[in-house]
Amino acid sequence: MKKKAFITGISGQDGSFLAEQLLNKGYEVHGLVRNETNFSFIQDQLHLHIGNAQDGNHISQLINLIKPDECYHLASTSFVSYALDAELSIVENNFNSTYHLLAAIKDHSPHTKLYFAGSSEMFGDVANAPQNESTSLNPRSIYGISKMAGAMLCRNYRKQHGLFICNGILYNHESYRRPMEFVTRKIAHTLAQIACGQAHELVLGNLDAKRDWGYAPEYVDAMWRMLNQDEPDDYVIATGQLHTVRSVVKHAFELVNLDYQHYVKSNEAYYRQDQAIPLQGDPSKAKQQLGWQAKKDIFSIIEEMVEFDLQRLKNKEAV
Ligand code: G4F
Repeated sequence: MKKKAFITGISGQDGSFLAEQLLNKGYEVHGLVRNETNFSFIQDQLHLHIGNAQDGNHISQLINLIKPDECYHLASTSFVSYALDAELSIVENNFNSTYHLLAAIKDHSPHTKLYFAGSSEMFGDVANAPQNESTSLNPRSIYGISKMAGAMLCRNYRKQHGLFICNGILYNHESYRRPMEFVTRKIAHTLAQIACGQAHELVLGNLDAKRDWGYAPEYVDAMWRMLNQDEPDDYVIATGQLHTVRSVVKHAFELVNLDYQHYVKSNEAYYRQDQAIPLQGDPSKAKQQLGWQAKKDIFSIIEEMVEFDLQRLKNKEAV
């Protein structure tokens, strides 16, 4: 019999790559979507359910109906902002949906293995780099706080109710499916516009900010590996390598034979309070226990993204 998976956030970057990988492995793939979207060429092979992850009754009905072998909780508001006072809805979205899924699994389908999408933003203001699974959580964004609360709830359900739940502590992971508000896609898309004569500058924030960037399809493979271990656990998923925004921009512009210094401006309006000590992951545990290791570096990733956006603009396709 086919294994069944249920993915919240299936239309997002990670959800769509994961759905493709699970279909290739022979799974029956169910997904929660907010409305009738046309997000993927594999859509007709999926079982899509329209609804809101915050609707506890609906989540409970779906889990009872599907009784999935594996559930990947990827739906969340994921843009990082440090405006702590303005975004209570992020905590509500990210925490409530996790609670509803956990309660539904406990009540209706305790054999279901759950993956929770944690984030390096849970580490927040760190005292040391690199960070691993034992590093204290000290989030400083509403997003990080909401993810920490979800991760803690998951750990408690794992311990108290014996459920199979894994927290993935994922660092930045990118691809041509990244939404425009994230820096790598902003770079790739605006560069493609510049190369096609549709824009003449790229305005960014802090060019010297450093990130540990990996490749989204590899990171969703790590999610699947976590749920296919004998025991549930938490894992840092990262490359372990830091690069600046500037080095990524420079590389991207060189791909189309342009000097980034002629086109890129830095505007304080886009600045964030970046960490004194950077978020840099130590993926040793994932390597040892999951046999997982990041392969594609940020320079190859940005090449793929620029090629994609150039092609898209040439074909006049929508984002
Ligand atoms: O692409 P970003 O907006 O990603 P950020 O904030 O690191 O968050 C992503 O990764 C986290 C995991 O570590 C996830 F939890 C989260 O959901 C998301 O996936 O910004 C990357 C870096 C930052 O240092 C930012 O300050 O780029 C810097 N940056 C410089 N100029 C910019 C810009 N970021 C954006 N979005 N736009 C700019 O113009």
